[in-house]
Amino acid sequence: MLKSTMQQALNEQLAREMYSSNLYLAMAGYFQSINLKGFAHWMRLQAQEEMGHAMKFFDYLLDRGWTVQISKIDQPPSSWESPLAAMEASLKHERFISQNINELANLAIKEGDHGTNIFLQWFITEQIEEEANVSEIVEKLKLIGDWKGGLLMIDNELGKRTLAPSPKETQE
Ligand code: OFO
Repeated sequence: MLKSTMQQALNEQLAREMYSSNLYLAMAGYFQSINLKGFAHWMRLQAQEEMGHAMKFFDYLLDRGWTVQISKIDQPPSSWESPLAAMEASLKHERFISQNINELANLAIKEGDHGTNIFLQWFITEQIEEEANVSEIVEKLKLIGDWKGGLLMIDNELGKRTLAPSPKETQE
């Protein structure tokens, strides 16, 4: 049995980050299957980033001397009605994750766990960025509507994404 509420809550977040990675890998597969290789590339990198988030929770749990518990990860969907539907699903998911991170921070404050509160600050900043990035793509897709040329332009733009250094790396 897990020792503390915080330990358990962080393990649950570790599982959510792993789900996020799988969800975006599934989206990469969907985009590739409809020949939107730029979107697929963007989602592959997103999946990689999410696994990085999961590993931050993994390492933090170990640093605290807590138990890492890898749980069963839900199966993500494998297709969406349209590129817009997929990106809207991604935005909804990011908002859900932001809510989870905020709840974890509330718990850390309630328990007087300053170490965990500081650890979570990186994720609070990251979530603002993640929501903004996905929201921008959603808005662009809404703007172009059914215009296929616009879709290819966005695809081309997303294909240029490179892995951004994490806020932690830029601080070091
Ligand atoms: Fe998308 O930030 Fe982690 O889950």
